[in-house]
Amino acid sequence: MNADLFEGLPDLNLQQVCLDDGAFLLRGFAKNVDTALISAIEKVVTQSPLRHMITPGGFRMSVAMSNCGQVGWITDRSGYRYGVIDPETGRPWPALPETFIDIARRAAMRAGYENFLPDACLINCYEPGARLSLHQDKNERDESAPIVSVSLGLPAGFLFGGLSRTIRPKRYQLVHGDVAVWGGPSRFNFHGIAPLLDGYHPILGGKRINLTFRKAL
Ligand code: MD3
Ligand code: FE
Repeated sequence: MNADLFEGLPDLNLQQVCLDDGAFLLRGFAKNVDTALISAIEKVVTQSPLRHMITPGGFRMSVAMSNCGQVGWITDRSGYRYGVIDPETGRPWPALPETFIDIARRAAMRAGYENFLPDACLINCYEPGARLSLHQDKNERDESAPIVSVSLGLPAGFLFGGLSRTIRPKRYQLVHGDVAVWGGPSRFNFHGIAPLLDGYHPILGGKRINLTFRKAL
């Protein structure tokens, strides 16, 4: 008996975990398209390279980022926002690859969001020690749209809190191929990523890449 036997029956493989009202973790949902996603990421970052942005407070982010889509998320000394131009290249962000739109739509559908059409994708690249402190995602205009995240490469400790910073976050491990959908009441929950631990992933080596699909406009 071999796990590959079930490739045509993803429903029997899928472990869906409800994390909170409107928040679902679809374990392994992106596994069968991992290499296609990674090829598309490589192509995007040749056009808009990964870079360490500066927070409004003047700190260099430990996570390297890029974007694709109609707009991209940026931070610098003047604040957090979405913009149509990549400030590093002076050109528009690369278009969203079809494979990105497809996985985001299918994951959202599975979580009960029938019409999710992302217009932006933030690409986060973690190396050992990189972290994302507890925050809310509040720069997107359409508050009714969910955010879909795809984890690739090394595992990470994900911290999922509540609507107030004072609620102690629950900790989950996100591994290669995991997809999560954050919508409804949990859309504005505080969340973060613990410092990435050293490790080796057969495809991505010593890195973790996270894609977050958003409807920003
Ligand atoms: C819960 N990224 O880019 S993805 C981010 O793994 C971000 O790089 C993390 O937080 C990462 O903003 C976590 C999981 C995630 C994304 C958005 C959320 C969880 C969320 C929005 C609301 C609630
Ligand atoms: Fe976030």
